[in-house]
Amino acid sequence: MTRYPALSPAAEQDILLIVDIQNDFCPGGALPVPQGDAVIPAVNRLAARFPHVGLTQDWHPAGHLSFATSHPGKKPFETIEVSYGLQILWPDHCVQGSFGADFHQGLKVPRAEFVLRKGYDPAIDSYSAFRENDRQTKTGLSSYLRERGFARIVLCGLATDFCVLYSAQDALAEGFLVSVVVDATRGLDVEGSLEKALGAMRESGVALVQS
Ligand code: VGL
Ligand code: ZN
Repeated sequence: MTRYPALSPAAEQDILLIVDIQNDFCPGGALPVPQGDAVIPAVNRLAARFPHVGLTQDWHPAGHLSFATSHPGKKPFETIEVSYGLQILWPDHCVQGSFGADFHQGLKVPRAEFVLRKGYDPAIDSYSAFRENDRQTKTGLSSYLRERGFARIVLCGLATDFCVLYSAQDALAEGFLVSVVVDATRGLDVEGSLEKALGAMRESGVALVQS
């Protein structure tokens, strides 16, 4: 496995953002990330080290536009054209209030200060915790984090090549320093998307580190 520099000690202006560690993204779930649950021990240890921690939760209404079942004749992992461009279609996942949308029971983050839910607009997907897939609609998270005075966002969780990638790039665009703890992430790897994501993050100025 590739080695990355060690994560620097957590400072008061750092926040750990734990992305989408939900049952549907873990083995046995509707959209399992291979070894998705393997990140949980590392994420729990990270959460204990940080003064401030937040969680994100993928949170779709039934019949969401990103679900293949919402498009007769289409299958999961096919791409379609929607109003805001290309959209990969997924199996139904993280439906609001379902077991699949719950955080994995192994996740132990008692000090989490907020849960940012995303993907609730029936007609817009949202990989990023900051901006929906139309690339226009803001979730409000950057204003919130800025108002609280954070300078660096440290990301971990699922999936490296979708929600972690989009969140990292948007956090940079919003002017935050961004680190991704690679050993505390796993990817879906749809047609080589994992390596591409790591390369894109490195190039855009995300610090890839290990816990
Ligand atoms: C995600 C695909 C669809 C993720 C969420 O959390 O990376 N990926 N919805
Ligand atoms: Zn989703």
